[in-house]
Amino acid sequence: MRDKYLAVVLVCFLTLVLGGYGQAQSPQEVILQPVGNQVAFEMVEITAKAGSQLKVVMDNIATNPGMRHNFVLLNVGPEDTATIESIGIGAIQAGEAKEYIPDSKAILAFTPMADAGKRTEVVFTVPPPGDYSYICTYLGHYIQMRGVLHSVK
Ligand SMILES: [Cu+2]
Repeated sequence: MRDKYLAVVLVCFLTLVLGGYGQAQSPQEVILQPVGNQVAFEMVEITAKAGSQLKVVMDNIATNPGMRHNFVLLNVGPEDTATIESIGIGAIQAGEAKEYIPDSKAILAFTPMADAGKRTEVVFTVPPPGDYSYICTYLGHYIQMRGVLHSVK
């Protein structure tokens, strides 16, 4: 009887420990969608803990095949419009062959381009506390598709 009791306690203990361990390991997930077929992110602000693992899913719910989107995180805040523009223009020059990702140290993380109706994702370590712009780099979308990742302690 006592053994059975101990076994139950042990199972409960392991469930708690392993359950907690599993949670600590799995990254926080953010699902980013466009506003229908518009050139706009539905979510323009994300808050995450600095140093944690964050998964961003680009869930392109658009039905218009011309509406392709990605998520590109930059190491500059929203006030640095010059860098945002240079990435947006560089992406057009990089073109399809480079999936609209220019070579730049300003890019911290990005998802592959998601066609209409498709999902792509990226997992990355949230940078040190601060505000980081994210944009879509498909043909000129950076002008309207912008958001801010708030990294907090
Ligand atoms: Cu886009």
